[in-house]
Amino acid sequence: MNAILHPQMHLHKVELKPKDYKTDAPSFWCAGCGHYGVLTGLLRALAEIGIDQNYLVNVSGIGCSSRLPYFVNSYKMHTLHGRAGPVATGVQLARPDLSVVITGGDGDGFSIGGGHMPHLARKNVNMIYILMDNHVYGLTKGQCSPTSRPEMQTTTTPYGGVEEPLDPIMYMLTYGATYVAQAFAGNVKLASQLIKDGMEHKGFAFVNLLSQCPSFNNIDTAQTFKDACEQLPDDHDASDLGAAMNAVRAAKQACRIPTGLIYRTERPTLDQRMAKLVENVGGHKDYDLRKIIDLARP
Ligand SMILES: Cc1ncc(C[n+]2csc(CCOP(=O)(O)OP(=O)(O)O)c2C)c(N)n1
Repeated sequence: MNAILHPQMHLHKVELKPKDYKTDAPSFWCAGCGHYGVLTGLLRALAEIGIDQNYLVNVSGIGCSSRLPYFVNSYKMHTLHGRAGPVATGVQLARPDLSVVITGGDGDGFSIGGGHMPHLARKNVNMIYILMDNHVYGLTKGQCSPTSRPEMQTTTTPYGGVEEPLDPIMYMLTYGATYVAQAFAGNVKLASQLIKDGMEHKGFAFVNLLSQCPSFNNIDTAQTFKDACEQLPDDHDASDLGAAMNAVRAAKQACRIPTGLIYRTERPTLDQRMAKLVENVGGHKDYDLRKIIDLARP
Protein backbone atom coordinates (compact mmCIF):
# COMPACT_ATOMS: atom_id res chain seq x y z
CA MET A 1 0.00 0.00 0.00
CA ASN A 2 1.60 3.24 -1.15
CA ALA A 3 0.84 6.19 1.08
CA ILE A 4 1.01 9.70 -0.29
CA LEU A 5 0.86 12.74 1.90
CA HIS A 6 -2.68 14.08 2.34
CA PRO A 7 -3.11 17.81 1.66
CA GLN A 8 -3.96 18.18 5.36
CA MET A 9 -0.32 17.15 5.99
CA HIS A 10 -1.15 15.23 9.14
CA LEU A 11 -3.14 12.61 7.22
CA HIS A 12 -1.89 10.01 4.74
CA LYS A 13 -4.15 9.22 1.82
CA VAL A 14 -4.92 5.75 0.46
CA GLU A 15 -7.76 4.31 -1.61
CA LEU A 16 -9.78 1.91 0.53
CA LYS A 17 -13.44 1.02 0.98
CA PRO A 18 -15.29 1.35 4.32
CA LYS A 19 -15.22 -2.46 4.74
CA ASP A 20 -11.42 -2.42 4.46
CA TYR A 21 -11.32 -0.46 7.72
CA LYS A 22 -13.42 -3.07 9.53
CA THR A 23 -11.91 -5.96 11.46
CA ASP A 24 -13.69 -9.31 11.66
CA ALA A 25 -14.03 -9.11 15.47
CA PRO A 26 -17.33 -10.76 16.48
CA SER A 27 -20.19 -8.39 17.20
CA PHE A 28 -20.61 -7.49 20.84
CA TRP A 29 -23.41 -4.91 20.84
CA CYS A 30 -27.11 -5.76 21.30
CA ALA A 31 -29.42 -5.90 18.28
CA GLY A 32 -30.75 -2.41 17.57
CA CYS A 33 -27.91 -0.62 19.43
CA GLY A 34 -27.21 2.86 18.06
CA HIS A 35 -23.46 2.27 18.33
CA TYR A 36 -23.64 0.29 15.04
CA GLY A 37 -24.60 3.53 13.27
CA VAL A 38 -21.59 5.31 14.80
CA LEU A 39 -19.27 2.54 13.60
CA THR A 40 -20.70 2.66 10.06
CA GLY A 41 -20.40 6.44 10.03
CA LEU A 42 -16.78 6.28 11.17
CA LEU A 43 -15.84 3.59 8.61
CA ARG A 44 -17.37 5.67 5.82
CA ALA A 45 -15.57 8.79 6.99
CA LEU A 46 -12.23 6.96 7.10
CA ALA A 47 -12.72 5.71 3.52
CA GLU A 48 -13.78 9.13 2.29
CA ILE A 49 -10.72 10.76 3.80
CA GLY A 50 -8.65 7.87 2.46
CA ILE A 51 -6.73 7.66 5.70
CA ASP A 52 -3.83 5.23 5.93
CA GLN A 53 -4.51 2.82 8.82
CA ASN A 54 -0.82 2.93 9.68
CA TYR A 55 -1.34 6.54 10.72
CA LEU A 56 -4.60 6.02 12.59
CA VAL A 57 -4.95 5.46 16.35
CA ASN A 58 -8.34 4.77 17.92
CA VAL A 59 -8.28 5.36 21.69
CA SER A 60 -11.09 4.49 24.11
CA GLY A 61 -11.93 4.06 27.79
CA ILE A 62 -14.40 1.46 29.09
CA GLY A 63 -18.02 0.86 28.08
CA CYS A 64 -20.01 -0.71 25.23
CA SER A 65 -19.10 2.35 23.16
CA SER A 66 -15.47 2.12 24.20
CA ARG A 67 -15.31 -1.29 22.50
CA LEU A 68 -15.68 0.35 19.11
CA PRO A 69 -11.91 0.19 18.38
CA TYR A 70 -12.21 -3.63 18.33
CA PHE A 71 -14.00 -3.24 15.00
CA VAL A 72 -11.66 -0.69 13.40
CA ASN A 73 -8.61 -1.77 11.47
CA SER A 74 -6.11 0.65 13.02
CA TYR A 75 -3.73 1.02 15.92
CA LYS A 76 -5.78 1.21 19.09
CA MET A 77 -5.56 1.68 22.86
CA HIS A 78 -8.37 0.37 25.07
CA THR A 79 -7.44 2.26 28.23
CA LEU A 80 -8.96 2.75 31.69
CA HIS A 81 -12.51 3.96 32.32
CA GLY A 82 -12.59 7.71 31.62
CA ARG A 83 -8.92 7.99 30.72
CA ALA A 84 -9.01 7.97 26.92
CA GLY A 85 -8.47 11.76 26.84
CA PRO A 86 -5.10 12.01 28.59
CA VAL A 87 -3.78 8.86 26.89
CA ALA A 88 -4.82 10.19 23.47
CA THR A 89 -3.22 13.55 24.28
CA GLY A 90 0.05 11.75 24.95
CA VAL A 91 -0.21 9.83 21.67
CA GLN A 92 -0.93 13.01 19.73
CA LEU A 93 1.95 14.96 21.29
CA ALA A 94 4.43 12.13 20.84
CA ARG A 95 3.38 11.57 17.20
CA PRO A 96 1.68 14.66 15.77
CA ASP A 97 1.76 13.00 12.34
CA LEU A 98 -0.86 10.43 13.47
CA SER A 99 -4.60 10.88 13.28
CA VAL A 100 -6.08 10.32 16.74
CA VAL A 101 -9.72 9.31 17.21
CA ILE A 102 -11.37 8.87 20.62
CA THR A 103 -14.60 6.86 20.76
CA GLY A 104 -16.50 6.49 24.02
CA GLY A 105 -19.70 6.92 25.96
CA ASP A 106 -21.40 9.63 28.00
CA GLY A 107 -20.55 7.83 31.25
CA ASP A 108 -16.94 7.32 30.26
CA GLY A 109 -16.52 10.89 29.02
CA PHE A 110 -18.65 12.95 31.36
CA SER A 111 -18.81 10.94 34.61
CA ILE A 112 -15.50 9.34 35.50
CA GLY A 113 -13.68 11.12 32.66
CA GLY A 114 -15.42 14.43 33.24
CA GLY A 115 -12.38 16.06 34.76
CA HIS A 116 -10.45 15.64 31.52
CA MET A 117 -12.99 16.99 29.07
CA PRO A 118 -12.49 20.74 29.68
CA HIS A 119 -8.74 20.33 29.27
CA LEU A 120 -8.94 18.55 25.92
CA ALA A 121 -11.10 21.42 24.70
CA ARG A 122 -9.13 24.35 26.14
CA LYS A 123 -5.79 22.87 25.09
CA ASN A 124 -7.14 22.34 21.57
CA VAL A 125 -5.56 18.90 21.25
CA ASN A 126 -5.50 18.00 17.55
CA MET A 127 -7.85 14.99 17.59
CA ILE A 128 -11.49 14.02 17.22
CA TYR A 129 -13.64 12.88 20.15
CA ILE A 130 -16.70 10.92 19.02
CA LEU A 131 -19.06 10.68 21.98
CA MET A 132 -21.64 7.89 21.69
CA ASP A 133 -24.35 9.43 23.84
CA ASN A 134 -27.02 6.91 24.87
CA HIS A 135 -27.97 8.74 28.11
CA VAL A 136 -27.21 5.64 30.23
CA TYR A 137 -24.43 3.31 31.38
CA GLY A 138 -24.94 0.41 28.98
CA LEU A 139 -22.08 -1.98 29.77
CA THR A 140 -22.89 -2.10 33.49
CA LYS A 141 -26.58 -2.63 32.73
CA GLY A 142 -28.45 0.61 33.10
CA GLN A 143 -27.29 3.08 35.75
CA CYS A 144 -28.07 6.76 35.15
CA SER A 145 -25.42 8.88 33.46
CA PRO A 146 -24.80 12.65 33.44
CA THR A 147 -26.88 12.94 30.26
CA SER A 148 -29.82 10.81 31.51
CA ARG A 149 -33.14 12.58 31.44
CA PRO A 150 -34.81 12.67 34.91
CA GLU A 151 -37.92 11.05 33.41
CA MET A 152 -35.97 7.81 33.03
CA GLN A 153 -36.11 5.19 35.77
CA THR A 154 -32.76 3.46 36.00
CA THR A 155 -31.29 0.89 38.36
CA THR A 156 -29.72 3.75 40.38
CA THR A 157 -32.73 6.09 40.05
CA PRO A 158 -35.73 3.73 40.32
CA TYR A 159 -38.09 6.64 41.04
CA GLY A 160 -36.63 8.85 38.30
CA GLY A 161 -33.72 11.28 38.41
CA VAL A 162 -33.31 14.36 40.57
CA GLU A 163 -30.55 16.04 38.55
CA GLU A 164 -30.46 18.29 35.51
CA PRO A 165 -28.77 16.48 32.61
CA LEU A 166 -25.51 17.85 31.27
CA ASP A 167 -25.58 19.24 27.73
CA PRO A 168 -22.41 17.98 25.99
CA ILE A 169 -22.67 20.62 23.27
CA MET A 170 -23.01 23.64 25.58
CA TYR A 171 -20.21 22.16 27.70
CA MET A 172 -17.81 21.91 24.77
CA LEU A 173 -18.70 25.37 23.44
CA THR A 174 -18.01 26.81 26.89
CA TYR A 175 -14.65 25.13 27.34
CA GLY A 176 -13.27 26.14 23.95
CA ALA A 177 -13.57 23.17 21.58
CA THR A 178 -12.80 24.44 18.08
CA TYR A 179 -15.18 22.08 16.23
CA VAL A 180 -18.52 21.10 17.76
CA ALA A 181 -21.16 19.04 15.95
CA GLN A 182 -24.06 16.73 16.71
CA ALA A 183 -26.19 14.13 14.93
CA PHE A 184 -28.45 11.16 15.52
CA ALA A 185 -26.32 8.02 15.13
CA GLY A 186 -29.01 6.55 12.86
CA ASN A 187 -28.48 9.39 10.41
CA VAL A 188 -25.30 7.75 9.13
CA LYS A 189 -24.93 10.18 6.23
CA LEU A 190 -24.79 13.22 8.51
CA ALA A 191 -22.77 11.41 11.19
CA SER A 192 -20.08 10.34 8.70
CA GLN A 193 -19.94 13.83 7.15
CA LEU A 194 -19.45 15.44 10.58
CA ILE A 195 -16.83 12.83 11.56
CA LYS A 196 -14.94 13.37 8.29
CA ASP A 197 -14.96 17.16 8.69
CA GLY A 198 -14.01 16.82 12.35
CA MET A 199 -11.06 14.57 11.49
CA GLU A 200 -9.86 17.03 8.87
CA HIS A 201 -10.24 19.92 11.28
CA LYS A 202 -6.99 21.12 12.83
CA GLY A 203 -7.73 21.19 16.56
CA PHE A 204 -10.07 19.56 19.06
CA ALA A 205 -13.18 18.29 17.28
CA PHE A 206 -16.10 17.07 19.39
CA VAL A 207 -18.91 15.15 17.70
CA ASN A 208 -21.85 14.11 19.89
CA LEU A 209 -23.82 11.23 18.38
CA LEU A 210 -27.18 10.39 19.97
CA SER A 211 -27.15 6.61 20.08
CA GLN A 212 -30.11 4.61 21.39
CA CYS A 213 -29.64 1.84 23.97
CA PRO A 214 -32.53 -0.58 23.37
CA SER A 215 -31.60 -2.70 26.40
CA PHE A 216 -31.37 -0.14 29.23
CA ASN A 217 -32.91 3.14 28.08
CA ASN A 218 -36.56 2.73 27.23
CA ILE A 219 -37.36 6.44 26.85
CA ASP A 220 -34.69 7.57 24.37
CA THR A 221 -35.51 5.16 21.59
CA ALA A 222 -34.22 5.52 18.04
CA GLN A 223 -37.58 7.05 17.12
CA THR A 224 -37.44 9.53 20.03
CA PHE A 225 -33.97 10.71 19.02
CA LYS A 226 -34.94 10.84 15.35
CA ASP A 227 -38.04 12.91 16.06
CA ALA A 228 -36.25 15.30 18.43
CA CYS A 229 -33.27 15.99 16.17
CA GLU A 230 -33.55 19.11 14.07
CA GLN A 231 -30.99 20.20 11.51
CA LEU A 232 -29.70 23.75 12.09
CA PRO A 233 -30.93 26.17 9.43
CA ASP A 234 -28.72 26.82 6.38
CA ASP A 235 -28.10 30.39 7.53
CA HIS A 236 -26.73 29.27 10.94
CA ASP A 237 -23.37 31.03 11.35
CA ALA A 238 -21.12 28.28 12.71
CA SER A 239 -18.21 30.71 13.04
CA ASP A 240 -20.07 32.76 15.66
CA LEU A 241 -19.83 31.36 19.21
CA GLY A 242 -22.75 33.50 20.40
CA ALA A 243 -24.94 32.27 17.54
CA ALA A 244 -23.96 28.68 18.32
CA MET A 245 -24.88 29.05 22.01
CA ASN A 246 -28.14 30.80 21.16
CA ALA A 247 -29.06 28.03 18.70
CA VAL A 248 -28.45 25.37 21.35
CA ARG A 249 -30.43 27.30 23.97
CA ALA A 250 -33.35 27.90 21.60
CA ALA A 251 -33.46 24.25 20.59
CA LYS A 252 -33.45 23.17 24.23
CA GLN A 253 -36.34 25.49 25.06
CA ALA A 254 -38.30 23.92 22.20
CA CYS A 255 -37.35 20.39 23.43
CA ARG A 256 -35.37 19.82 20.22
CA ILE A 257 -31.84 18.51 19.65
CA PRO A 258 -29.88 20.72 17.24
CA THR A 259 -27.89 18.75 14.66
CA GLY A 260 -25.21 19.56 12.11
CA LEU A 261 -22.11 21.68 12.45
CA ILE A 262 -22.76 23.93 15.45
CA TYR A 263 -19.44 25.74 15.82
CA ARG A 264 -16.06 25.85 14.17
CA THR A 265 -13.07 28.13 14.67
CA GLU A 266 -9.30 28.07 14.24
CA ARG A 267 -6.60 28.60 16.84
CA PRO A 268 -3.17 27.07 17.48
CA THR A 269 -3.26 23.45 18.60
CA LEU A 270 -1.41 22.06 21.63
CA ASP A 271 1.21 20.31 19.46
CA GLN A 272 1.81 23.50 17.47
CA ARG A 273 2.32 25.44 20.68
CA MET A 274 4.62 22.72 22.01
CA ALA A 275 6.61 22.81 18.76
CA LYS A 276 7.04 26.55 19.15
CA LEU A 277 8.10 26.12 22.77
CA VAL A 278 10.62 23.42 21.89
CA GLU A 279 11.98 25.56 19.08
CA ASN A 280 12.37 28.49 21.48
CA VAL A 281 13.99 26.60 24.33
CA GLY A 282 15.73 23.70 22.62
CA GLY A 283 16.52 25.07 19.20
CA HIS A 284 14.60 22.31 17.40
CA LYS A 285 12.80 23.38 14.25
CA ASP A 286 10.57 20.30 14.13
CA TYR A 287 8.89 19.22 17.34
CA ASP A 288 9.83 15.64 18.04
CA LEU A 289 9.45 14.04 21.45
CA ARG A 290 12.28 11.63 20.71
CA LYS A 291 14.64 14.58 20.31
CA ILE A 292 13.54 15.96 23.68
CA ILE A 293 14.10 12.57 25.29
CA ASP A 294 17.55 12.44 23.70
CA LEU A 295 18.24 15.94 25.02
CA ALA A 296 17.30 14.87 28.54
CA ARG A 297 19.63 11.85 28.49
CA PRO A 298 22.81 12.37 30.56
C1 LIG B 1 -12.75 2.77 37.61
C2 LIG B 1 -13.99 2.10 37.08
N1 LIG B 1 -15.18 2.41 37.61
C3 LIG B 1 -16.30 1.84 37.15
C4 LIG B 1 -16.23 0.92 36.14
C5 LIG B 1 -17.50 0.25 35.68
N2 LIG B 1 -17.96 0.75 34.40
C6 LIG B 1 -17.57 0.15 33.23
S1 LIG B 1 -18.26 0.84 31.89
C7 LIG B 1 -19.14 1.93 32.85
C8 LIG B 1 -20.09 2.94 32.24
C9 LIG B 1 -20.18 2.88 30.76
O1 LIG B 1 -21.14 3.79 30.29
P1 LIG B 1 -20.90 4.67 29.03
O2 LIG B 1 -19.55 5.28 29.02
O3 LIG B 1 -22.04 5.63 28.92
O4 LIG B 1 -20.88 3.64 27.80
P2 LIG B 1 -21.98 2.63 27.23
O5 LIG B 1 -21.68 1.29 27.84
O6 LIG B 1 -23.34 3.14 27.60
O7 LIG B 1 -21.75 2.66 25.75
C10 LIG B 1 -18.85 1.76 34.19
C11 LIG B 1 -19.46 2.55 35.28
C12 LIG B 1 -14.96 0.60 35.61
N3 LIG B 1 -14.81 -0.26 34.60
N4 LIG B 1 -13.86 1.21 36.10
